[in-house]
Amino acid sequence: MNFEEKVKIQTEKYESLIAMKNEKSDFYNGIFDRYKNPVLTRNHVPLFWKYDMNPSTNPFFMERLGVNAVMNSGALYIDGKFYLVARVEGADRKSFFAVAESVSGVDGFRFWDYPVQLPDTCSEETNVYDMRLTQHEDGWIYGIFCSESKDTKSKDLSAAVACAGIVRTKDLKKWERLPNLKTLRSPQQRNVVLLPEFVNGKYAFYTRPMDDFIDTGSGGGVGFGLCDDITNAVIDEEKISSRRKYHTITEVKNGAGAVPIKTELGWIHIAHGVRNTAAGLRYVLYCFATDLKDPSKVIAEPSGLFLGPLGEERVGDVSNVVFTNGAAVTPSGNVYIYYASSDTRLHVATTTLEKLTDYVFNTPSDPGRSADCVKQRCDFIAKNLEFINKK
Ligand code: M1P
Repeated sequence: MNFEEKVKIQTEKYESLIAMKNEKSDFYNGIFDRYKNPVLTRNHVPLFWKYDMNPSTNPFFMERLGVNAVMNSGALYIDGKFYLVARVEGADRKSFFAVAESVSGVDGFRFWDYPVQLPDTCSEETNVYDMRLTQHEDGWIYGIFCSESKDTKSKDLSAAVACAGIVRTKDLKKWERLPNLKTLRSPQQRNVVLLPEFVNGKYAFYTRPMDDFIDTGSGGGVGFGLCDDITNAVIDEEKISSRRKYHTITEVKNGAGAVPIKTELGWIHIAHGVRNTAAGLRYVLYCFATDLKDPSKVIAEPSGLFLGPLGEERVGDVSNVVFTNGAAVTPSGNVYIYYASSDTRLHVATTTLEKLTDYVFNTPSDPGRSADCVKQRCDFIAKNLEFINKK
């Protein structure tokens, strides 16, 4: 097969993947719908990001710069279009950001010609990932992401330091880099999210204090802190908002996920919880709500997981993981939750503000002990049977 034929076949495969219609799967829980196909995978990356398209320098039409995975994406809905700022992981293990857009939000996502080139203002930074996009009331779109550097104080070659990088843009094309967030009482940060509104005239962040790159250590869960100036963001005091709890889905780690969604009853958070198992860490999504007047205060928390890895989602580079850092809400109240599975590909689950609010505020919370959980379930069954038998 000659060079042109190879290019033609791969181009056709790529275009048919982008054109593929997505549909809801038969999964049902009444809370959200899952879709059959992922919305972004490494195969959605344009051929000209990976292959040298010139036959004289690439006679075998080989991948020269491979892409390993496309996952954790910030999300926005602007003027009739869905925009994702995806984490693209090169074959070299370094991640970068790239914008993909779609009209439907469930299929047809196509990457812009070039990935995002963040201003390179942080020479020690080795890796960047997991951007949360906040359309802030100050008029900017902020991207808060994990900025990772080598821990030069440690003898362990793999030791790293994570902190929150901050960029802002008006159009997702031109990005201004601001100094990284400083949290004076926490050595490391990942999963930092900026609230879209000021709180007492200040920028409000949900944080995830950690002692170490992997272990959250003494970090108690999702923190909350305020800062006066986003162009030199410093948080002095972090208050723990949603705590890690023993024998729950957040026992090992509890981190913010998508940017909180404002509803009449409170800010709805779709976060991630991590527990340990004999098969390794298991990441699931869960929800809670915080108070509109005091967004550090949790006012509702349905029991257990909201969305866990299912079927093929369970397997990938880091198996048994679902992770979200973006949800898009349309003016008519439809909610598109973009979640990655096993650090490999990106999916969408859809619901509405009405259903999400009902789920968060009317689902019972976790009583914390088997004896109380079985009582909770028996009371629930008894009410159901009484209702069914009356009919
Ligand atoms: O590998 C699972 C996830 O691990 C990290 O999340 P956390 O800080 O909560 O452990 C992140 O690196 C995330 O990107 C990744 O999906």
